[in-house]
Amino acid sequence: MESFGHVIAGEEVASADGATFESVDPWTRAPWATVALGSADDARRAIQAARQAFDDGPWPRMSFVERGEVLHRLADLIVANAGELALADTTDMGKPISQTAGHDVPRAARNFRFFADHSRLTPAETFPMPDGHHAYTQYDPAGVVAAIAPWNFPLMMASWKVAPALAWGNTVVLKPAEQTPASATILARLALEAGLPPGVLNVVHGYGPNAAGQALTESPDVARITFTGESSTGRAISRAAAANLTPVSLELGGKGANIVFGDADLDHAVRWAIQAVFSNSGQVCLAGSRLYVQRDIFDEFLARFTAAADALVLGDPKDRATEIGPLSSREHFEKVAGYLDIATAAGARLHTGGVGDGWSVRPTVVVGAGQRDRVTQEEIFGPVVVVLPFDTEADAVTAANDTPYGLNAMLFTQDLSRAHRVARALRVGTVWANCFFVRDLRAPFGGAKHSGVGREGGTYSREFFTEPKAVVMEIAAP
Ligand code: TXE
Repeated sequence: MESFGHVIAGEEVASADGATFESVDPWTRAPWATVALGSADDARRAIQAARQAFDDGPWPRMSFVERGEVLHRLADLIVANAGELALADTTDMGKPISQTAGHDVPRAARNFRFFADHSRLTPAETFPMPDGHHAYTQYDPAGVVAAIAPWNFPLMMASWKVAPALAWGNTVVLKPAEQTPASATILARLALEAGLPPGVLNVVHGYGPNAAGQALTESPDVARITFTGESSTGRAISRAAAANLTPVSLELGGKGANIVFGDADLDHAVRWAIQAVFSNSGQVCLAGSRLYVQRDIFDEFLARFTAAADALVLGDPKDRATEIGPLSSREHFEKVAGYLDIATAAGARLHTGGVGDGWSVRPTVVVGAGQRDRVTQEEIFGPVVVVLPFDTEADAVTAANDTPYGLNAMLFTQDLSRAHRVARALRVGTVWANCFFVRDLRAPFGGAKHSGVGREGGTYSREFFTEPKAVVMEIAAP
């Protein structure tokens, strides 16, 4: 068994009351690590350390260049320790090692490099005023940031929150999801090795409601809360934050529509559609879990898509050849498996797929579902896609917009005007045309409707993690 503690004020520590919990490897279904179980008191200890590092420490007052050097060193250490980090996430949640090592860990390093450089290079505004005054903007660090992370991209999502918060001079308390604690502690260890002053990045482990997570959202000493997870949790966090008027950035659930028009390059569309819904076993907020296919190509597309889904390699996530691992936990497996019953009970059919070995669900293609069925409306967060035919462009847009979510959508067409027209009509935070998951870290990322509040990325992260201040000076005496 490995052991992971909280990291508070530069020390890896146990909980004040000594409590621990176990992290379970969903492939072996056995515990593999003992983790400090944080209470509200531990969360307050971490906030206190972050507050002190913010008020007294050098970090908020260091130059962008100096902070950037530390963050680049941290990125170097993430790369140097990529094997350990990838294995931690793979063991905690069952994501294939090819994805943690090939995508998540490199992207985590890139997040630190990007925000280090972005904060250093982004100019602030000046406003010359014709009446003998001059105004400019100053982006002051906000204070202590609470970063509450999900389990589906543990290190990657943590870095997406921690990197901009640190780059803009804040101090942080990170609470990873209880299913995936390991990589957060490793990240904090590496941050200290990189020269981040003690207390600037703290990690507290534990559960959300009535525990460490909730304590972070209720503290008057927290200046910003950045959260990714379920929409209902987002509501609970918003309510708690309202007591102190703490600004929140919420990236919540999704039910991504993927629209394939009759004129699409079918091989290309199939390749992306497979990746969009089955990578990470569909445990992706951006998953293209509703696949709308124009009626004239429906049968042809479904046949090719099903063949590609059946060809995916299931198995041990630590095996390099595995493309689909188990679901992240027993509870999550039961939730996803339950949706297969919900689908068939409502009259839909599993064209392929179904429950697999252990906590696995095979790539599952649901046909014959209705637009208003639960399987079409609710976030399943598993390798389950609902495939529905449509006739006209207007029908596709109406159906795509017809869920409470609005995180993202994809569309496949060779008609450029249609791509722009449909992109404009979709009520979502991101549209991918003829691709999926491609990101420019300067672009806004977040969701419309019940998929979120606010945007992060580039200057959008600056707006959230700083207190923009207008300074107005008289330059000519009256
Ligand atoms: O999410 P939660 P869970 C969706 C997906 C999944 C479902 C449940 O549909 O099946 O959410 O996952 C912390 N105050 N997504 O239960 O509960 C919690 O400890 C403060 C979508 O894991 O939202 C964890 O660190 N914190 C998704 C984090 O919130 C609280 C990613 C996420 O947990 C809290 C993951 C509280 N009251 C799941 N309650 C996406 N959009 O990417 C919980 N937490």
